Amino acid sequence: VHLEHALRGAWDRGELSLVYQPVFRLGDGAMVGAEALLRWKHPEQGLIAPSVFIDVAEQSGQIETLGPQVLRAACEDAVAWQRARPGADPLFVSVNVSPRQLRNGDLPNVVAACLRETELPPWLLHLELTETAVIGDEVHASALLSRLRASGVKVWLDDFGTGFSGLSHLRRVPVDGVKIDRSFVADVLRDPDDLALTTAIIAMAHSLGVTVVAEGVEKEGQYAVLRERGCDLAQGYWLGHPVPAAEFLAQLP
Ligand code: G
Ligand code: G
Ligand code: MN
Ligand code: NA
Repeated sequence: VHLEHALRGAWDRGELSLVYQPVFRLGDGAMVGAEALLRWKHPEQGLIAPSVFIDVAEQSGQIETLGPQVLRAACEDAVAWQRARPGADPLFVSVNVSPRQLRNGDLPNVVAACLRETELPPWLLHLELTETAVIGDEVHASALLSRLRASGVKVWLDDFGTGFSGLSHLRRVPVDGVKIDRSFVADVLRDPDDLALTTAIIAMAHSLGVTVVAEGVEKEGQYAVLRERGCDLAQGYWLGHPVPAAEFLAQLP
């Protein structure tokens, strides 16, 4: 109840902000986009982990206002990136969407309004949904994702591989890409099973025309093996840490 109260209005008080982690193409090493990650600096308690406060926002329903605020800010930032590098290949922005935002059927309208008002090209907006958000409600989720994709927005499945039903979902849920969970990436050099699973995910995703991102790349060797196995994109501390929006803009290549 305490955190729930403190979170109310935190965005408007400037306590919440977005950091961006760059995403790279494995083929040529080019930066192609960034994931937006929310941070909360509580005036007394300091930084509170997103795994804690996103949950609070979900349970309390505050995500219904916070989600659109995050989306709007991320789209505005992405428009600024394109303006800062005229002539360069555009960068996508990837925004995490929580299960409750997905269940609320308003998401396509929120997204459409955001794109209209910021003038961000739809294909530069990627929405990251967790497997668990679509499990159990595949009919509703599929219809919603189809609507979103019809508007040009890209849909990604986050934390992919952690749910046992992961692979079979790809047949029923229309997505543009999957993000291999960092628990697999962490062990690709040590554990032959994780390497086999990662390789299988890449092959199967590609056979369905789905792009693959590896998360949590912390070592050059992981990058090399993922590249060799044909993974498309990667992010992780070895490639770049999440940084505040202003810093990300200032450091753009
Ligand atoms: O840096 P990291 O600790 O930011 O993120 C932890 C978790 O919080 C991740 O699973 C991430 O998906 C989630 N998260 C971070 N930012 C957001 C956000 O803006 N919205 C939602 N729904 N989840 C987020
Ligand atoms: O679940 P989601 O993929 O949205 O969460 C992203 C989370 O992963 C964020 O908390 C982010 O800070 C974290 N992260 C990003 N790169 C790395 C990495 O290389 N190693 C680890 N351990 N975490 C990472
Ligand atoms: Mn994510
Ligand atoms: Na993840």
